[in-house]
Amino acid sequence: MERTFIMVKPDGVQRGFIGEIISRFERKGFKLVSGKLMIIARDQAERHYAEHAQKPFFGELVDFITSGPVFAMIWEGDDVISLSRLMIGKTKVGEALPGTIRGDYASHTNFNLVHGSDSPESAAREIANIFSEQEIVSVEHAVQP
Ligand code: IDP
Repeated sequence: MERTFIMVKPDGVQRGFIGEIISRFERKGFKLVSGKLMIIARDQAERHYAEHAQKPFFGELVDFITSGPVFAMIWEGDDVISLSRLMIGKTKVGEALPGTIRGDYASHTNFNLVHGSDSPESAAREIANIFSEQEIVSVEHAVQP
């Protein structure tokens, strides 16, 4: 059983995609174990995107992700990390296939609606950067999908 960090980015929140994105993950059969609307602090954003610190677009990326509310979530399930990356679609909009969240709704790479962790190490780091242990609500559901 894995956990992953999924975040509806400011463009996704402003365009009204929180519900659609949650719905896709629910219908896939994953379990929501935490979620909150928040404005990410600059130091959290810099830690979140630390792997891009040397890239020319780093400043722009941090500015954007801190520019407005995001909806941060933790989802749980078998292979949730790789399966959620498939559901989200490729980073570059020109490569994101129809049927994926980005393929269906994003038309600019900088505004690609949603983030999903790309490995177990990233997921653990990204979750710890945004959530405390007390915020994670993981109980057995009486009804399984
Ligand atoms: P991912 O979000 O699919 O994991 P990453 O390579 O980790 O993709 O890039 C993080 C985010 O940085 C992307 O989602 C996108 O919003 C932004 N980004 C990626 N490449 C560029 C670029 O060339 N210019 C501006 N922003 C970019």
